[in-house]
Amino acid sequence: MEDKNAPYALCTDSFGAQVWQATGVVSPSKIADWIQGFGFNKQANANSTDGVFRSQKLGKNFQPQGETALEKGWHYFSQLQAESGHWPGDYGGPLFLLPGLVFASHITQSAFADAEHELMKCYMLNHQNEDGGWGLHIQGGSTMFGTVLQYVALRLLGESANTPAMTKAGNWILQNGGATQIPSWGKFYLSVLGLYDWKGCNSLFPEMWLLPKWLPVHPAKYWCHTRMVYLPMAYCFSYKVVGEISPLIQEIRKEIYTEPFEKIDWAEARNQCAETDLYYPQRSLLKLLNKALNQYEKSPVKLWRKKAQEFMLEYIHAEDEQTNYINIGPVNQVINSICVWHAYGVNSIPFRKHRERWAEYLWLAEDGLKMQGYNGSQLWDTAFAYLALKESSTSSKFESVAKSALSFIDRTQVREEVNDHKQFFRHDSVGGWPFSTSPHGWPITDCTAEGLKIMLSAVEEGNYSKNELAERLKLSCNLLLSFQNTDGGWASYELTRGPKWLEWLNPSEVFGNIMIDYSYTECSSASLQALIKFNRIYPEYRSVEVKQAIQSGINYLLGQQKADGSWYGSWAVCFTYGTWFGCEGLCAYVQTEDVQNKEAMKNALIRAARFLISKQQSDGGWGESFESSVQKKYISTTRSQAVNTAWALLALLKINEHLPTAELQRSIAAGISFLASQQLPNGDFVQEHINGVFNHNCMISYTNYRNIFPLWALGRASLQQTSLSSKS
Ligand code: LAN
Repeated sequence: MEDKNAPYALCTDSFGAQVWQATGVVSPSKIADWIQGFGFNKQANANSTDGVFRSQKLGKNFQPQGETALEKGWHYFSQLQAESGHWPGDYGGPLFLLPGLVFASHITQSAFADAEHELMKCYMLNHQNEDGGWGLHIQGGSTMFGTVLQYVALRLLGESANTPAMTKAGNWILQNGGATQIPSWGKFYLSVLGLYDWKGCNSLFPEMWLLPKWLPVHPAKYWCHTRMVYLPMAYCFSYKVVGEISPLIQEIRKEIYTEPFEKIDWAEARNQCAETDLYYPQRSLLKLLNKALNQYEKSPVKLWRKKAQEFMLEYIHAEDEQTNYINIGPVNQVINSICVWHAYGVNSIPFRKHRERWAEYLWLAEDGLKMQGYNGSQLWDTAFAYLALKESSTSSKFESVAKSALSFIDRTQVREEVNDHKQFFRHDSVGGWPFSTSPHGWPITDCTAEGLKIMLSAVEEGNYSKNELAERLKLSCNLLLSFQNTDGGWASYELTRGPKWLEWLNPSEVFGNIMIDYSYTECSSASLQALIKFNRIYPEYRSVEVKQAIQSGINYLLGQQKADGSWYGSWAVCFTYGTWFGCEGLCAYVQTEDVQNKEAMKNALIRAARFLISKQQSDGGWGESFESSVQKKYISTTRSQAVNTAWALLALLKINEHLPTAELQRSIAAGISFLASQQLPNGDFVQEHINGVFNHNCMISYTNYRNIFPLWALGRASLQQTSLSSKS
């Protein structure tokens, strides 16, 4: 690490694990001054620039190099690559994650170092909105969920209730009806802390795990993230787990409610949820079910309860072991930790293994120490960076960068089937690629697809022989085929297992589309692109099935296109992202020999181009607000955004390869010059708005996107010899 005086430094290993380690050069009392020296200012931009990591990695003597915007950009970005070959980066954004971890550490009396507590406080205080509250994510308007969670976490970390910031926060809570108005996940956390009564939570019905598996409501049918979050929640609910009711907890009880704690009508509070938070209100079916289950909860059948508890603990343990205690995501990492502490104690090996993984979810940036949405986005960022570098006229100058990235991608494939995966409702894994690291191991359709595409190109380029990889890549092909839904599309981690009406049971209030794993444009496009490539290189393997899968995948994609020519993107903001995937999928297919519906394809691409051109702004770029994802309609930002511009350009450049027109080329040229204008003198790009999303309503930061996608668009343009107006 170049900066020897930094109090924290990022350490990575060959799997891609990322841990910020203390170097001990600054005392905890000075640590806040140090981080404030980075000058984060939420009013200017709620998105930090990953300034701590980047400044450390580049070092003080970094000198930009390169003739063109493309070269300069790659020279800069290549310096950020870790020794393992992956690109580390800030994956923060949601504001309900760090409080969860603070709560787990408080309940289990497993404190972080003082300096870390200070840095966490900085983060939370930095993201307070002007009105005193906090959003669901860093750019969101204030919500009860965000505000109560930060308020309580800050109090537990020693912040007094009387500072101006805390007084303002307390007022926000009381003026909006008090903490009984917090949505259901908040009610859960507060109950475990002893700041709310379990009687004020709707039943999490632990016995649902004992239901016959063929029932559509069996949790095995749910989206895996929902399944894995409601599992430990139901465990805690079944035991009514509560941490120590300390004097501090008793004080906080007095601060967050509009009436004395003892007087609260808990049955009434169950279904309260602040207007500011409500994205998916409880449907009638859920209300009905809640009534029945709350009734049952008054005297649950003892034997069933015991059996359910045994099964839940066994399942939690299986998920812990299968993921090497990383867990599928940040929420079940926290709640599983609490369960394991409850079941086995603070000194048990399982609890200690959890505790060790907490650090991998933390990230330090100039806004403070945050909890990330995953244990990182290692594979995902690296796959895109690799593809972007390969598709540029400058790739030969960065061969060692590409080689190192390729070796990371190669190493990250899942090589062995997960133990007991069928017993615990998991789809096959072997042959797949995860989003972060191989020890995490949950494979995802589109991560698998990107991994497979890259390994296939590596075969084409002679980095590996066809035989050498045949077995592994055939496994990926098998996996992708097994992931295809009957609607022709691909979901995220598993097949769509349950009916659409299960969504009526979504109890979260703040997230949309969480109950089942739906087919997605992005996942489908990526999967079929990978199968097309696979079929070209290994035409002898399962050719009939592969071709059928491609054809039905294409029909799914065509069906997802909206009347205006766009595709909605579910995992990044928003229509520019979705439309890029739509176009990329169709164009990959157009190149094959089997195109059946040429006219339909051509029309779809023309409509997509027309849509994108209609959204181009006068500055030459494209800009979409995160409200596009929330409201499901295109909402522009006043100034264009480099990342949205890059997605639009990638789509238009692809279309231009097949259906070139003067209008397209004019639009592309304007977009490219906008992109080049967004580059900083050192080769980096400006940090703009938040660009990732999940479940429509919660945003998440993909900090490396600001480099990867602009460089990819510039690279694609460089190969098409569109004149680059950006000579520096
Ligand atoms: C992710 C991150 C990656 C993302 C892509 C691979 C980009 C996408 O194409 C498919 C869906 C996926 C895997 C995805 C799903 C939802 C996740 C796991 C996340 C956005 C990261 C965090 C989020 C998770 C659900 C956060 C915890 C919140 C809950 C509602 C459980």
